Amino acid sequence: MNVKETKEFAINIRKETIKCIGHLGVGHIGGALSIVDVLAVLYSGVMNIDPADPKKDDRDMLVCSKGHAGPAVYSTLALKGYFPMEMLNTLNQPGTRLPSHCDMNRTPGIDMTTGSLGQGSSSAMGIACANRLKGYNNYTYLILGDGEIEEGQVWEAALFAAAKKLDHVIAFVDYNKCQIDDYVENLCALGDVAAKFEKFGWYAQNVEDGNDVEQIAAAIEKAKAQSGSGKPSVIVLNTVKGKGYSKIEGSLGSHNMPVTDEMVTEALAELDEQLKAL
Ligand SMILES: Cc1ncc(C[n+]2csc(CCOP(=O)(O)OP(=O)(O)O)c2C)c(N)n1
Ligand SMILES: [Mg+2]
Repeated sequence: MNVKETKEFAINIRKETIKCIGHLGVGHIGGALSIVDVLAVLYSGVMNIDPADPKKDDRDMLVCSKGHAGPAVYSTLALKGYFPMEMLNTLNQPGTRLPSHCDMNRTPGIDMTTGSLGQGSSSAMGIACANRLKGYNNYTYLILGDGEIEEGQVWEAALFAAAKKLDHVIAFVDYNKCQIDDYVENLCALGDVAAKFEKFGWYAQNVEDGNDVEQIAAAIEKAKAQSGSGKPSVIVLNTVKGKGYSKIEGSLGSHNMPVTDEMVTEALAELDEQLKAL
């Protein structure tokens, strides 16, 4: 992985995410921006994919279980050439192929429909089982929110994954400390997330800065080295909600907020400064 290019890619994903949500006027900007760096790493050569053949049968697959982060995934896919950049301006408009939440039947490059929190975890395990039955050696990547993992279904899927030795599953927890209307700690404290997955039979890692592409890439490499151990992998990413646009970073209000033209201009200027500083 070329670090500078991946950082550049992440900033460009952020720019497109903010532009398309701004074009619509409102959206889940905080949780979209917090997963941009993991998306940048996955789509910078980690995943075996072909934008010209989005349904390639033995591709690596991504389930963005926190489906409300769709705009970040769409921006990534557009920049990779899955569909024209102009399509981003149709986000959540009538007839769009880019609904606010991920939909595999509408968007090229989206591998699973998500939005009902928790369900993507079970879908990912089903995908991993199916791929193994087909004899493929591909990976299933899963992105979960920290609030999302309070859904019991996530732990049912975690139990199943370990029991079935799904060691080609690599899950990420976007630990941005915030959920819809309060901090995770206040609503239902999670404790040591990695230790909990470990007790469920997973190989677990903590990434201190979950918005650092190098730390993320190193953790994925270690997770991949576990393939064959029988253990699924989880990587807990300590992230910042709204990362990249200082006005909203770490704020609960960024969950689903109005994004004005002025905000877009301000955010893009800030991101351009970040690009220059690379
Ligand atoms: C089953 C279900 N319950 C409630 C919601 C509404 N909802 C959407 S996002 C969200 C908060 C999720 O928090 P977290 O997973 O931390 O998301 P992030 O911080 O990454 O945006 C909730 C409750 C939903 N989409 N699905
Ligand atoms: Mg969260």
